[in-house]
Amino acid sequence: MTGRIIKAISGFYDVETPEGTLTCRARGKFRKDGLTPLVGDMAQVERDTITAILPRKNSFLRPAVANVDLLVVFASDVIPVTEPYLIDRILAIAGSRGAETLVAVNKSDLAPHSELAAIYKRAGIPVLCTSSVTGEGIDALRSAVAGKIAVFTGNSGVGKSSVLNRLDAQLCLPTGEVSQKLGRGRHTTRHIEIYRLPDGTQIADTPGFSAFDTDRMDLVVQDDLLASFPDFAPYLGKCRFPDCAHIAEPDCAVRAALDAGKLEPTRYDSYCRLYRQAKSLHEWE
Ligand SMILES: Nc1nc2c(ncn2[C@@H]2O[C@H](COP(=O)(O)OP(=O)(O)OP(=O)(O)O)[C@@H](O)[C@H]2O)c(=O)[nH]1
Ligand SMILES: [Mg+2]
Ligand SMILES: [Zn+2]
Repeated sequence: MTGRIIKAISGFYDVETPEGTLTCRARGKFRKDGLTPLVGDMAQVERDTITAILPRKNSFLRPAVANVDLLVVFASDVIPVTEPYLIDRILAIAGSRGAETLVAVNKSDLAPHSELAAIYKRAGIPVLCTSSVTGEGIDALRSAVAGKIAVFTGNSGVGKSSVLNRLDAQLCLPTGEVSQKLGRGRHTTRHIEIYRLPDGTQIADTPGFSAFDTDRMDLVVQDDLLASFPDFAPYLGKCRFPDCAHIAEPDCAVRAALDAGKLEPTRYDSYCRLYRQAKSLHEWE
C-alpha cells in the first residue's frame, strides 16, 4: 500500500492509507542509507513497516517536511516579534526548493498597522494580515491554501496553531501563552503533523523556531538567492560589473536603489547575510 506520512514522533510514523491510518516503523535499511522518512512523504508500507519512500518534489531540514506546495511563514509585530531576517531566510530556502511562499503577519488585532506586512507588500511578496482572535485574513488564507499541501512555519508563539484552529474549529490544537518576560513563545507544538481541512486541504503544523535555530537551518545555494528577491529584479543587469554581487562593488544599481530609498533596508541586509553564507558554503564545497 502507498500513503502519505502525516505525523512523525520519535521513530513512529502515521501513514494515511486507503485502509485507514497506520502507525509504522521505518525499515532498518533507511538508517543505514541515511534516509529519514519525512512528514509529507509518500511511503510504501507493508504491514507496520515503511519499506520505501517515493521520489520527493522537495524537502526541508527545518521544519523536516517533504512535498510542500506552499510554505506559509508566520510572523508577528508584537511579542514574539519576528526578525525580518528569519522571514527572508525561510523565503529564500523555500524559493530554492520550488515551494510557493506566503507571509502571514498574525496578531493584527494587537498591531493594526503592520510594518512587517508593509515591507513585504512593497517587496512584491505575497503577504496577508491575520488574526486568530478577530478572524481577519482567515478567509483569504483559506483560499490561499485551498487544495494544497501547506506548511505553517515561523517563530514560536506567533500563532500558527491558533490560526489552524481558526481554520477548522474541530482541530482543538494546543496553544500556549507567550512569555511576557522573555518576549518569546514557549514551544507548545512539539511534533510535525498534517491536518486535513473539511475541503481536503492538507496543512502541517510544526514546532516554532527559537532565536538560536537559524544556525541549524537549511542553506541556500548562491545561484538561487536572487530568485527570492523579486524586489531586486528591476535593477539587475544595470550594475557596472556584469558579475556584480551587489555587496561592495562600485556603481552597483542595487545599492543605488537602496540609497534612493527604493529598496527595504531589511531586505538588503538579509540578502547580504544570505549571500555571505551561501558564498562560504560554496568555498567550503
Ligand atoms: N492577540 C492575539 N493573540 C494570538 C493570536 N494568535 C495567537 N495568539 C496567542 O499567541 C499565543 C501563542 O499562540 P500559538 O498558536 O500557541 O503559537 P504557535 O506559533 O503555534 O507557537 P509554537 O507551537 O510554540 O510554535 C497564544 O497565547 C495565543 O492565544 C492573534 O491573532 N491575536
Ligand atoms: Mg503551535
Ligand atoms: Zn550590483
